[in-house]
Amino acid sequence: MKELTQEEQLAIQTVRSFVKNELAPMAKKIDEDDIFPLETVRKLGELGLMGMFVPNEWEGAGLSHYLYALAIEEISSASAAVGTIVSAHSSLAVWPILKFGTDAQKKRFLPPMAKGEAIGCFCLTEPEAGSDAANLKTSYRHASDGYTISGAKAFITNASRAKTGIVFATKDRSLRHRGISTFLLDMETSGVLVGKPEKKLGIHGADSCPVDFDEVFVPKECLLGKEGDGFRIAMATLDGGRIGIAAQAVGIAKGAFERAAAYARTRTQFGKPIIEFQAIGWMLADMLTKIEASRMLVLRAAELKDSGGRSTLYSSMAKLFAAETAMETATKAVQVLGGYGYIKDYELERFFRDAKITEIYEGSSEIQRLVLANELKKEDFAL
Ligand code: COS
Repeated sequence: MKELTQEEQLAIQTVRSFVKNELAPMAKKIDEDDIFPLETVRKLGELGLMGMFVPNEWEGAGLSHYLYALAIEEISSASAAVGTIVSAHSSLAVWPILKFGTDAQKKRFLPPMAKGEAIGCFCLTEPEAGSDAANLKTSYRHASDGYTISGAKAFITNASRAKTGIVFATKDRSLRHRGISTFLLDMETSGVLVGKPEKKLGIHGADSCPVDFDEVFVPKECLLGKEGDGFRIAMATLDGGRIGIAAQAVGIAKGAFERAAAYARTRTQFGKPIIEFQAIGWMLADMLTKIEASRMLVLRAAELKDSGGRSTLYSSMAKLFAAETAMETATKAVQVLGGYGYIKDYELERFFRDAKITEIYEGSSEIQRLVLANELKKEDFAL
């Protein structure tokens, strides 16, 4: 890990104390209630944690992606659901505006998002366009002074509370990815219909909703980037999003590991703490090693992002390895606790349920392997 500046140390201390004193005590309730934790998100906004890498100019905290990754890990080690909310908002909605927006778009959209007053969502996935993201049906056509969008999106994180949507639509499906454009949408515009949040296995409280667009008007100044650039914007955005999810996975793994290790030190069977048994001690040793390796990949990807370079390779390696580590760690952590791991009082079953999504969203583990294999095909490939 690189040495943090004084400002960065202060920032991460703020995150840690918020997580310890406010988030951790509420995490179980957020899971049980399965309701978007609006007050918590407001508090995160007040602390500057909804605009971590947004420059001060746009009222953000002006921190690095490196710090952002550490913060998402901390948050997710207590509540993966809140980790999802912050990551989807920051990486998938704030970042593309920062990267591809005009000054006028940044001025209008970024300050309320950085303060957590306007929550962001990323409207890419559709019932028939999941892994095959270029297969969008949601379409747009030119209208007087703008565009109209029609179609249906699925599994949109934060949609029930979002004010700003990053919406992807095609003008001609036969053009595949070259027909796609990106729009900045005020989610309160007439014709936007957000459906009921899905009932999910985990990350309760982080809403995933269907969203329908019925002839929704978007003014011409809300086109993000150029027409036809939408798919590249989506992919570049997901390169960053995958760092956020990888950091979330490290946090989930860490949360599960710490609980399992603490239990193994104190739980006595056959006259000694179970950590003394090689089966348990080695299981914990493997978990620890993989968590630390995951964190290194995440931070390497974040450093690349900070340097302005393309992080595709490291983003996908980090997402793939950290997600599989989170699932494996949570599964083994439940095993360490045995029957207690299986009941809700001990929290590990929540980490087990929450871990699974990291292998699925923002590109499944299969898609990460596909991305990596595609990178390897390039003749100029070098590590
Ligand atoms: N950054 C910038 N541009 C990228 C890029 C990236 N990381 N990855 C691909 N592109 C560009 C390519 O260079 C290509 O550009 P040209 O038109 O100039 O040639 C274009 O995008 C199409 O790339 P490709 O041919 O690889 O696209 P595919 O349709 O084969 O899709 C995958 C590739 C499968 C990797 C992509 O669809 C994907 O990531 N799917 C998963 C989507 C996802 O994560 N969904 C979750 C949504 S949020 S829960």
